Amino acid sequence: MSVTMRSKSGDDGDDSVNLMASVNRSNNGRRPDTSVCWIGAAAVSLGFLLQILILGVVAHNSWAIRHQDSKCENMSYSLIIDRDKLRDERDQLKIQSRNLTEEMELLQSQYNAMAASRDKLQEEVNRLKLSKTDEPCSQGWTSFKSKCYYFSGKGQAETWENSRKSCKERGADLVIITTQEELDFVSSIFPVTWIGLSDKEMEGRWKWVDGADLLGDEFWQIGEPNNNENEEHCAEVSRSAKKFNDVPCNRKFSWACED
Ligand SMILES: [Ca+2]
Ligand SMILES: [Ca+2]
Ligand SMILES: [Ca+2]
Repeated sequence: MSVTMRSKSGDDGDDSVNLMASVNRSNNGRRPDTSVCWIGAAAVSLGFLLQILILGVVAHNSWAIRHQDSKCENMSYSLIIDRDKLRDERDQLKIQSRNLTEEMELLQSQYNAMAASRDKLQEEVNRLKLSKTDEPCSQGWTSFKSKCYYFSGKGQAETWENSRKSCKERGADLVIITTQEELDFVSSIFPVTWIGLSDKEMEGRWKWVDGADLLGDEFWQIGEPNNNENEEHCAEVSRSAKKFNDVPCNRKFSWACED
């Protein structure tokens, strides 16, 4: 009550006294609570720790970002190298593809040229075949089924060997008969004609003048070859029989050559 009176009287008394008085009033006269101080100190410490923690987190994040950037940079560099290698490989493949295409075109061109050459040769072969077929036989020779035959002159007669010799002198040999048409044609010219068939080398083994064995026996007359008196080793055809018969080779008949 006395302090209040001093203030109001304009006294310049000590402010600390007033403060203390005020504190004393707020505490209703009790001493200040120390727990408040502890809470304040704890709050300050906690704030400080939080700041450290935040700084640590920020520093860690910065490091992580830098590390990540470094990794990205390395990966990017590696990808660039891979891309360049792939480009090189692509370019190489393009070159190889172009070379293969050129090679294929060259081969195709060569194939076409060879095919053209083959066709030309085939045409030439066909033309030669045709000209050979159409080629008339030499003078004195008779054409039959695309073959040429020479028949001995009228009244001429020789042994089998001399007849063959005559054919050979003309670049041919005694006729070899392989078809019924040829047999009919050859046997129609003379009453009897020597043909190029004999068993002179081995009895019973009938061979043509080109060395081939006689195949089948349908062209023999009935009962032939009979090798009569063991001296018939050459074959003839007669106009009447139109079949083969074996007779002695020293008989003299007309003859037929085949080229
Ligand atoms: Ca013939
Ligand atoms: Ca005989
Ligand atoms: Ca006979």
